[in-house]
Formats: sequence, structure tokens, C-alpha cells
Amino acid sequence: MATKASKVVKENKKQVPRSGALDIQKLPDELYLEMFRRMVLIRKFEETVYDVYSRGTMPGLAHLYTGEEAVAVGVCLTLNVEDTITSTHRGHGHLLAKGGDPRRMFAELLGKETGYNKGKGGSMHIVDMSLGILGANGIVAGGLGIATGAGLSAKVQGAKRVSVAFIGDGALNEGLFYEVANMASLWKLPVVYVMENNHYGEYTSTDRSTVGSGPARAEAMGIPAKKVDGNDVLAVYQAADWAVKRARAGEGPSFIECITYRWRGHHMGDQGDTYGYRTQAEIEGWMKRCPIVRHRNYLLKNEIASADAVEKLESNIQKQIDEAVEFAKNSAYTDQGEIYTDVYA
Ligand SMILES: Cc1ncc(C[n+]2csc(CCOP(=O)(O)OP(=O)(O)O)c2C)c(N)n1
Ligand SMILES: [Mg+2]
Repeated sequence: MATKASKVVKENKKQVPRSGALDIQKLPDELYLEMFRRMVLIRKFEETVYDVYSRGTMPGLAHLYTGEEAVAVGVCLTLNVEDTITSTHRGHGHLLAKGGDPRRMFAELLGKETGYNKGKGGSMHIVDMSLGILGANGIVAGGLGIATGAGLSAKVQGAKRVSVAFIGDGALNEGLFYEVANMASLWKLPVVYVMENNHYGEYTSTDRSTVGSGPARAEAMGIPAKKVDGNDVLAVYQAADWAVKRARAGEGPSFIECITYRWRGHHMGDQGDTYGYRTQAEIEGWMKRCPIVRHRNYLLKNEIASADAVEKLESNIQKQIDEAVEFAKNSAYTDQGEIYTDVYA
């Protein structure tokens, strides 16, 4: 695979359009492979969290991103390292897609000193400034203010940085959205709002909580918007490429609604039909629309990778995750004397 892929990468690179609409069928093969690799990394990370948590060996709480991988990956692969993202309570996928270290993430989840916050923050407070990850966030819509501020800072500094805010459909009904959308549009800030419409905020369907749509609300603020299939990594990449190019060219913010679905419960305490808000048939219907299977089929159909090569890639990523768990398990707990260090008061 490596030989064929790298050969085609070189050939395809010449064909990538430098400006204007992106031809999504003509990306370098290496990029299609990277989309697959990162989605599998997120899936295996999340399913391992599920496993470790279910055995009672993980403290705290986790909100899993399983099923939504194409959104984080499609968006983050259009970004440079210095571009920034803000994430949500369901943040593992965004962090991994932007290059977050699975070892330090797992250590953080297990409360160990090698974790991103020495194990004191947990799932919803992971930050990596060196990668432009401005933080997961336990406050619904909280990332919106930070991301818009990061966009303002880029503009004031004359930097070419783009700022992305990942939000859930639930954040659309928070007042902060209207304040920042107005400001970003008025000042033409380089911000991209990415709404993950997974049809539920906790246990309430969007049908019961939300009128109109995200794109219509953004457009009312003068922000151009697109709605895409969030389980199609290529569609997400294409829309993100459009929005990021607009931001870099000084044309201001954009809004992208990604239609997707979370396979697992709202958090680890929401198993199966605990709260009876969705049916097994609905969940299984969405599992048939798996973003990873879809992209695997694309790789095979277009002879970007062989079935063997894809399998090898998956098993290598599983090894990487297993190694991350071992690293976390073997790390020490933070010394109790550290309890007040790095804490803002
Ligand atoms: C300001 C605020 N209100 C309420 C909550 C409790 N809460 C946590 S997650 C959540 C649902 C968020 O739904 P959505 O934005 O659609 O994200 P999803 O969980 O579907 O990814 C709520 C209401 C919170 N964390 N912050
Ligand atoms: Mg939601």
C-alpha cells in the first residue's frame, strides 16, 4: 500500500486546486488515508474508554463521540497547527482530530500525573495550547465565546489564524450564540461555527426543543451557512475548506451544520434505553450509516488502499490505543501536595 499510495500522492498533489471550489475527488491519497486513520483512532479511543469505564476502573464522567467522527476529522484536517479549536463536553474526538496525544488524554481520564492536567481536570478540561486546542468545555456554548475571542485576537494581531468552535445542537438555544454571531459577523472575524446536530441535547429531541434551523439563524446574522451530511467525511471536509478559506481571506465567519448521530448514551450513565428517549431501531438505523465504513468503502472502491492495508492500519491504531491505556495505568497518581498547584482561584 505504502508504495502505491505515496506514488499516487505525488501525482494527485499537482491536481489539488489552489483556489476556488475544491474538487473533493482529487485530494492527495495520503489525505484520504489520514481521514480514515484519524476516524479509526477516535472510534477505538472512545470504545476503549467505554470498556475501561464499564469495568469500574475510571473515575469521573465521559461523553463519547462514537458515530460522529467524520465531523471532527473533516474539519480539523483543513486546519493548520496554529489554527485554534474550542470543543465541548463531548470533546475527545475534536482533541484527537487536532492532534491531541491519546496517552496524555487517557492518563487525564484515569486521574494520573502524566495527564494533560495532571489528572485534576478530567475529560471536559483537556487543553493543548501547542496544538491550538483551547479546551474541551463542560459549559454548553462556553466554547463559543472563547473561539470568537480567539478570532478577534487573530484579527487584531493580523495573524492568518482561523478559529473553529465546535458546538452541539443544544448550544444553538443559548444566548451566547447570538452575541458572538453578531460580533463575528459585524467585525468579519475569522471564525467557523461547526454545529454537530446529533438530534438530541441530553435526553430531549431537537424536534421538542428547537424551531427553525442553525443555518437560518446564522444567515439572519449575515453569516453564510451550509448544511452537510456529518457522517460523510468528504462532505464535511469540503464545507470546512470553504469556510476556512473564507476566514483566511478576511471574508468573515461561516456556519456549518453537520447532521450526525451519537451511538452511545449522552454520558456513561445513560446506557441503552435508560431514559427511554430513543428507540433501538433508530440507533441501529444510524449505525448502518457508519462514517468509518463509508470512508473505508471509498478507499477500497477507488483503490487508494487494499483491504489488507486497511486492516493493518486498524490493527496498528488498536496497538497505539492499547499502549496509551498501559501508559496511563502505569503512571502514578498526582501527589496530594499538588492539589492547589495550577489551580486558578
Ligand atoms: C450552560 C449549560 N446548561 C446545561 C448543561 C447540562 N448539559 C450538559 S450536556 C447538555 C446537552 C448538550 O446537548 P448538545 O449541545 O446537543 O450536545 P451533545 O451532548 O448532543 O453532543 C446539557 C444540557 C451544561 N453543561 N451547561
Ligand atoms: Mg446534540
